[in-house]
Amino acid sequence: PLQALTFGETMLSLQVEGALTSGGPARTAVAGAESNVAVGLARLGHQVAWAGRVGADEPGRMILRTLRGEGVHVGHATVDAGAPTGAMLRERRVADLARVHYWRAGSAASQMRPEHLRGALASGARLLHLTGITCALGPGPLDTVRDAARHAAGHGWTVSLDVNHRDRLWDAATAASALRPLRGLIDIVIASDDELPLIAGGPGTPEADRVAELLAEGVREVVLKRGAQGADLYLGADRVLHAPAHPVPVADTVGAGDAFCAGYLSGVLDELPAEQRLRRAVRTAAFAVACPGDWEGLPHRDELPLLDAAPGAAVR
Ligand code: KDG
Repeated sequence: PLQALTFGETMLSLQVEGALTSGGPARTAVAGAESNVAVGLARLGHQVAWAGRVGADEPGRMILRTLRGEGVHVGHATVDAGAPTGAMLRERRVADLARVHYWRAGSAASQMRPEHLRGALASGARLLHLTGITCALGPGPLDTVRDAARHAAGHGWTVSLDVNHRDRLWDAATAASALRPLRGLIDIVIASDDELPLIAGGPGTPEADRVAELLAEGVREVVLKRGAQGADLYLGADRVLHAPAHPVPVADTVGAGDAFCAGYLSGVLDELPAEQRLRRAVRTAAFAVACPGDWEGLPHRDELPLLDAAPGAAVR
């Protein structure tokens, strides 16, 4: 049986090193925050479905093929005959700065409506994972998120939301007004510390008060990502757990947040104690940071201990 369900926009991603040049090399990849989480969960041994919408085109087929190859269930993904698969360009413009351009307006995923997810919801799961990115794609995707959250909460599933703000898609005020009404349906809020103000509090509200506001609305766990400083998990006003980040050589930070979510949610599905959920999250994120690609470096379950090997060691 399925353990987790997620959906959103997964795109054809073209990745270039340095400036874009005519005739220069580009790497083709599959990119989408929710499918990154799905791949992470699948590699950690969970039964997970991604039920997004792609176009009836070659990028759409590549996405479904890739996810299927990673063991993600795509039987409830839908194909839009009249809209293309979204695309993005990721340039490593200067050494450690990634710049992103999107072609997602009018994409198949932006046409997603609640009825496209009905089959996936009906097949059941224990966990629904949502992100703010899907909410930003348009009114249909936002309705789909709301409808899915209501269904999942009503059926006793755990609902997680990664705020995942993308200011190329919408501004902070619009994001706040779309995300805040979802709070009563969400069990686990995951955000980077600078995203927390989108979902709770006003200008100048201290972090602990923002968290308290979420907990008062029924959110059970607030997980804050602090990059190289690790992460904190709030379970109540005065129950805060911290996990330091694993010091790894940084190859590519894109996708680290999704990897973190996959590790954390894997811990939720395995019913690990809070401390261990958080530790699995920072460990999974470290793999993503240490490897190039948005998700390609995500660990299989038996690889999790690799980070304990001495730096530079050969594991034979
Ligand atoms: O978190 C990594 C994602 O940002 C990337 O894979 C693409 O979903 C994506 C986005 O919206 O930028």
